[in-house]
Amino acid sequence: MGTVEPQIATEAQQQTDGFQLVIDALKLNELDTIYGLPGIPITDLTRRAQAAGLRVLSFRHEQNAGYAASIAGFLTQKPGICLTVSAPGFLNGLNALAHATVNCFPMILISGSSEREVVDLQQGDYEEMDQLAIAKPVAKAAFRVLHAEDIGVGIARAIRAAVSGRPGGVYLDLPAKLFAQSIDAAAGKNSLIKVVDAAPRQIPAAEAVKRAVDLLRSSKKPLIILGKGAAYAQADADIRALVEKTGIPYLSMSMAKGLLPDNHEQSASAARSYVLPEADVVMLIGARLNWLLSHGKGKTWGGKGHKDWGGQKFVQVDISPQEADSNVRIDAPVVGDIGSCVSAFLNEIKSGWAKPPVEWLNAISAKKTTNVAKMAETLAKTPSPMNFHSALNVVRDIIKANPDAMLVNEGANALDFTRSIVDMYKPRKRIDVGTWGIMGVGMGYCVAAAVVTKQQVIAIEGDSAFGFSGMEVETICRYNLPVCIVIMNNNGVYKGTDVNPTGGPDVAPTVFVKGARYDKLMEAFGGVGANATTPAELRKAMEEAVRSRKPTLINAVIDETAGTESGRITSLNPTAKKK
Ligand code: ADP
Ligand code: TZD
Ligand code: MG
Repeated sequence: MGTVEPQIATEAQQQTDGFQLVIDALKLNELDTIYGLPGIPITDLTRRAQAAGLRVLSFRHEQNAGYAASIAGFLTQKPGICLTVSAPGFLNGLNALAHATVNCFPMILISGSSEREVVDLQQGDYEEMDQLAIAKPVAKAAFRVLHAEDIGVGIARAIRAAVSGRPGGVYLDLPAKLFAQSIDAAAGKNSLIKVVDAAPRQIPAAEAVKRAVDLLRSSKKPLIILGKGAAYAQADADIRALVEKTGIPYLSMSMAKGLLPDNHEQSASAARSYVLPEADVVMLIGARLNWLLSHGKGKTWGGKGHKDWGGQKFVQVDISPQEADSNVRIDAPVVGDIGSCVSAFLNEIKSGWAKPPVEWLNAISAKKTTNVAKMAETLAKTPSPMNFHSALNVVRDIIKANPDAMLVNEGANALDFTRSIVDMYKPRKRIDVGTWGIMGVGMGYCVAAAVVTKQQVIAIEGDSAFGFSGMEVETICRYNLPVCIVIMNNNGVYKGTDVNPTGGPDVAPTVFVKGARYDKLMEAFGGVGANATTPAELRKAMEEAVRSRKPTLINAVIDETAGTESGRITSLNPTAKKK
């Protein structure tokens, strides 16, 4: 999109107002989509933004608009914009703002707020709340604009804070009075800022690059781990070149799947539990050593107790200089943006590079062969009712046939099995529960994925997970988005078989209505619903959805005994910890 000039008032009307300046500032910075929910004091902002040519997508709950904005940020490297009303709308959006910050996604939550004078004296205004103070702890930065002539600066600061360095969620507080403020149109136009170089490259120090490459050269069993920071960086070709030129086996974190195709011969995913404890030097690229990597220690890494370190040495490539040593010693931190770091590595190995010892590569390859064969056997089974494997075997084929489709995924078993069974072939196609393992991102992600990429979206949803954002199927129908939702319906959270030990009238806390027909929800709004009890029915319904690009919801009936408690993270469950 080219530069859009701010709207210039007519001669008769040489004034502009806060509403217009917010719109002009967003347009000037090529922020052309708003995910939000109207109401006092921002209803007219949504109307006027639409009239000014912005895409304004209205949701049924601000949390879903917020998640949409956060993932739009991940996919585009531009801050996703979420717009809400004051207090309750703001709080509904806040969860997504925190999620954006925790996941390092650039997002700006813009909320209308009530009058400062009344809020600060706590006199009980309509939807009164000190929103700025409440947003601060969960935002990367938070700003309030009180004067129309400061709107340009406010939005520029919000953009820079969201996308520079480690990206995150930014809160921008716009009190109701601001929108109605009139100022001279020429002065208003002049006050706007088109942000130059919002996310400046951060070139790594030459000695840091050399230290890292020397450590990798000394390794007999090197391993690369690609995280969602690497996916975000959009340095796809260089990352692939680095992996292929070094010949180092790699693992992809969940949202980095597809950065290199999952069927790449250097992918060690099918031998994950072998390579983590065995590797001697591990290079993390845009991945934190948090719980998702067992904090870099314990049995997963070859340590004996859960606090023991397995003896690996680490290289960590990250834009945040504070990330290194967060969990274990990082022997070679490389601070910079991933694009610049990876190209510096490529330059450093130009002078010569020996591929890893064949013993290491052969051992990984042998493990992979055994594990892939085991998995193929499980996937080939067709139990009745379906289990996660037999249903996901279909999804695996559909994604393989449609590698450009976006895959949205949440749930527990529905998440873990999909991640391990469904291969991804292209970068930034898989978006999921992220760093917090959060339920509720599903439908917001579907809307943003469809709007941003224009590709078919396929959502694989646990029945519990879907419930957090299910009402947005109306939004999906309203905007007629090419979204195919598959509910892995096992009648509850983890499984549907728990019973109330008291024999009382309430069912167990993890159990839902048996045999629910989620497909009917989609039909209520004019979308296509289907019920699938066999892999063949599921395949037919998914193929039809992809062919027609109509909003579709498939209720996939899964054996209610098939799941396990907490999916793959049973070990984090306090009961399991006690044992
Ligand atoms: P995963 O969950 O996939 O393991 P994380 O969210 O834990 O990934 O880690 C992502 C890391 O990537 C963060 O530490 C963040 O600072 C870093 N990061 C994000 N964008 C960039 C970038 N452009 N360049 C370098 N590092 C980045
Ligand atoms: N609330 C929020 C916001 N996030 C969470 N992660 C949870 C609650 C706890 N939780 C999980 O961690 S997974 C899950 C919950 C409620 C749902 C699992 O049930 P499901 O998936 O139907 O989505 P499976 O396939 O039945 O395991
Ligand atoms: Mg379930």
